[in-house]
Amino acid sequence: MATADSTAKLLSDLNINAGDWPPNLVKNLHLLSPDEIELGKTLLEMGQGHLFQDWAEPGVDDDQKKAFFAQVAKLNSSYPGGLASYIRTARELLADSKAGKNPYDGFTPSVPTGENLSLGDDNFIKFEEAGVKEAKNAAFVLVAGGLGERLGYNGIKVALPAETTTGTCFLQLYIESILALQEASNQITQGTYQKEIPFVIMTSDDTHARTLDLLESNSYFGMKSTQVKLLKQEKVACLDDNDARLALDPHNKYKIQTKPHGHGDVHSLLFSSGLLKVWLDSGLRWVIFFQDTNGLLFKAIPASLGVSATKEYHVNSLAVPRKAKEAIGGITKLTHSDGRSMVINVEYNQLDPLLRATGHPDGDVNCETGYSPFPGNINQLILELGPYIEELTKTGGAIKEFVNPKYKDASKTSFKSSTRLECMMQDYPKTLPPSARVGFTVMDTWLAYAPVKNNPEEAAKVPKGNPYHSATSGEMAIYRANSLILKKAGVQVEDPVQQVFNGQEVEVWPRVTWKPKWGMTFAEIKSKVSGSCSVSQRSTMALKGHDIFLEDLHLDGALIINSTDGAEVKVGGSIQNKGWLIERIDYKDTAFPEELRIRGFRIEKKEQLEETYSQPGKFTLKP
Ligand code: UGB
Repeated sequence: MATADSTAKLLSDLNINAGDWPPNLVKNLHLLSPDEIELGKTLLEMGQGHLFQDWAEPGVDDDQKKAFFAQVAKLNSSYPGGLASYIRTARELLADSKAGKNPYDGFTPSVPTGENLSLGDDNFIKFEEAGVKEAKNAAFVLVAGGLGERLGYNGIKVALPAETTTGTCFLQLYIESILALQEASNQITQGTYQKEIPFVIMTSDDTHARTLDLLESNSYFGMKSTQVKLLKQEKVACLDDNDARLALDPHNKYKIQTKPHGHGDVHSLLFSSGLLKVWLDSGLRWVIFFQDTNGLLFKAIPASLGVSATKEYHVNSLAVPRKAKEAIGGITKLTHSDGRSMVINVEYNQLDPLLRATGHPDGDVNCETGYSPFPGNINQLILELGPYIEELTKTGGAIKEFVNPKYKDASKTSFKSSTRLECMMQDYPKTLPPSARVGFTVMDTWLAYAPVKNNPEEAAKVPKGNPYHSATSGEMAIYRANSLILKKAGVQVEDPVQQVFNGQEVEVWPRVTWKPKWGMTFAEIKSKVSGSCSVSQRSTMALKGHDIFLEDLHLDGALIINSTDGAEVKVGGSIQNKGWLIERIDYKDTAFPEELRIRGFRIEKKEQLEETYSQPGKFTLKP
């Protein structure tokens, strides 16, 4: 037990006036290390004395007091500029929010111009070719720290099947796509040295262990484990009031309540990990960011990377035509009254007020095309590594933050529940100099974007004509995209039928799937299809191999081909069987696993032609 004398000596040694410190902290001072005392000082200087108000006498809860400082140390070190900087920024942003200040004050929005691509035309093919060539100079970064509250799925989202015909989960699809790009890109250069494309996954405490487990229990889906790096983001402190007083956990007075800070953390994490420098030194030129559940994403990557390389964009955001009020940000040109301008994502909840405040009384509405004039941000960003490192060296990776408190009443003096600062990865260009080359690439939604974000109930409420963004629509979009690509390549694909699953009306196309290595680009896919081929609507086709060629194939049923590298398989003739049926199930029917219930259907495998070619060689399959 400390004596009053020893505490007094400690205080005088530390140059602390006892009257300035909360008595409960002073009593416990002798428990603390010099570093902990420093952190305590910081907290007090930042007006956080309330945190110690209910601390027990020395001897009671001492372990928890140490745990408190361990948490404070972590919060301090994981935020650029430390906790003091977090609290200062929070005060400024909370004051702006209280004053109703528009973050876009002084800016006028207009529609920017970017590259519009259409699958299969000459431009698209040219960009795809350039993109595949560049791919070996890219690193991929998946932000997967989000809980996916809107979806309400119990597992991690990257473990969900992207489609249930093959059961391939999102993470497997992403890894196999990166590996296919790596192989295609290395083949073009034909050097003896095969470059490996680095893959980073940002996780959080909510997703880290389960992401690692998914990778390890599946041998990293064929990628070398050394090629994959997980970076875990930390949560940030919650705020109780406009003075940015930190909130204590309602169940533990020695713990600061925390919440996620948003996907913008990816920049500071990458910067502090040292990886960017390693990549630059090894000759990489691009960093490609993407989100957790878009099964179409890699169909858009080669061409978009080609656009970045050809146009020398420092920042290239991928976009799709956006329906007004759709929950995706709008890519907007903002011009300030002082002459500055930038091309930036305006988040979906801010676009409408911004437009209304700047002479568009109807706000976020569709124009004569039936779409919002602002392209929809799908949050796939391609950054050029050199300028990216230069910028992060200046900012430390800190991204412009925002705060979104839910006030109790119009006085805006107290919150319904604690709030926190948040940041978004697409806000990265906000600090760039006007000389930065910021562009975007627009592609058709059917080709590039079908995320799984909404639970069945919410999806069923989406206004007619707007996308559902559900597990149902995400899976059907994959079949539709693959069918449309085959159609464009010359296959007669029968028209879809409309069906309703979990209250959502969707187009059901033939269930066509292929491994990424079968075809990463349109030109490659086209080269694997010849003669007169057809696929009926009730068909299923899964091509799981590199060299599978469709020649005069007429499919009316299910066809599954597995082939190892080096096995060249020609498939043709008329294949007919009972096939695989889609059976409707209800999302409330707990007899089925959650992964299936959230789509509202399951696949009943009646009959199929399945062949496996496990040895290299030339083969023909023609029943
Ligand atoms: N994520 C993290 O890694 N960490 C976090 O703290 C939070 C999220 P949501 P939302 O194109 O689809 C984004 O929740 O609100 C990861 C864009 O901001 O799905 O729908 C998470 O795991 C918006 O501009 O984001 O909005 C996931 O992979 C719009 O373009 C990703 O971040 C929209 O996505 C996105 O998280 C879209």
